[in-house]
Amino acid sequence: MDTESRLQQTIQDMVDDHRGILAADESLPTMEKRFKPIGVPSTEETRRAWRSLLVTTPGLGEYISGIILFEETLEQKTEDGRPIPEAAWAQRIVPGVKVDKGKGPLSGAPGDLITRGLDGLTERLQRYAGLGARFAKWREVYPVTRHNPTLLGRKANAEVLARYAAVCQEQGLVPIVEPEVLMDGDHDTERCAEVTEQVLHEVFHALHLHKVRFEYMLLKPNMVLPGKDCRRAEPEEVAEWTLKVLKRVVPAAVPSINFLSGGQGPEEATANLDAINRLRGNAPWQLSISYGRALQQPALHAWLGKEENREKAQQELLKRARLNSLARKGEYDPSME
Ligand code: 5MM
Repeated sequence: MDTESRLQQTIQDMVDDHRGILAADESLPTMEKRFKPIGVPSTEETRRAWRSLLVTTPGLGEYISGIILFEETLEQKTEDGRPIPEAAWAQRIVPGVKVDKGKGPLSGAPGDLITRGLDGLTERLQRYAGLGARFAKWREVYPVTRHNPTLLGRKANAEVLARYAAVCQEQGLVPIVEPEVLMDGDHDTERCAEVTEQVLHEVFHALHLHKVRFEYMLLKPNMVLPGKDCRRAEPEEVAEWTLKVLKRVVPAAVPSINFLSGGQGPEEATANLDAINRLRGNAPWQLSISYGRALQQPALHAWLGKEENREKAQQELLKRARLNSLARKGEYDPSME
């Protein structure tokens, strides 16, 4: 298949009106943080067992169309000996991989961050594709203060995201472009909206400059929310602000917007997605999820690293996936919890 047809096919397999993406691409330090509260050490084997449990959840493919894996998972196997990417696709869940190499300070822009990993990206993508990955993900992170992100921070991060996305498309992998405006801080919703609009504007400008085809990418943004130390916003408020910002800056050619949960609780993230879809009006894109914590957390706490809890954990995952699928149609109600 030529590159264009591969991109087209992947978008077709991942984008519909009722499913979302499961983010299971936590790096080693993040996985340690997730396992610590349940008393499970983060080893190659515990990470394999957890991710194999997720991917083999019976019926998951009804609600989930893509899974973002961590590099090591591409080469790991399920209990019955199948490569994890193969087990995902057996449920019609497209396997993909996180390809960024983590973040660090951005010189010349105190308080801003920049993500590493462009060196050798072409070769890595070729290797990941050989292991079954059909899409990739790269996250840039934007802390919010009175001064951040700076103009330099916004421009530098956008440039990196666009260079990554262009290489992915060249190699026939659909890029998920993830610019995350963090929830940390006491800023209000208006400030989050201002920053998110500036960030996305810069990102799409850079994507255009680097000739990224919007039809063959997915956007994974934050919702527009007040900072964690400010207050909690009602779903309708989140939905109105989020849609207002997205309509200003995201081209209609982008097939799907898949939100990250970013530290929202599982129920909060579902209620917010539901409100967004109820108020979407004539928005041109699918409005879906690419949640990590908001899909995995209840399952992780049911599992506790014990084989005998496997089924219970899978039921918890399936429940969140199903409720988010209802939220995609604006048909979720908190009483369903
Ligand atoms: C923002 O994090 C992404 C979505 O997860 P949440 O819904 O929990 O916010 C997630 O894909 C994230 O990029 C990965 O967990 C990898 O993070 P690290 O920092 O470990 O690379």
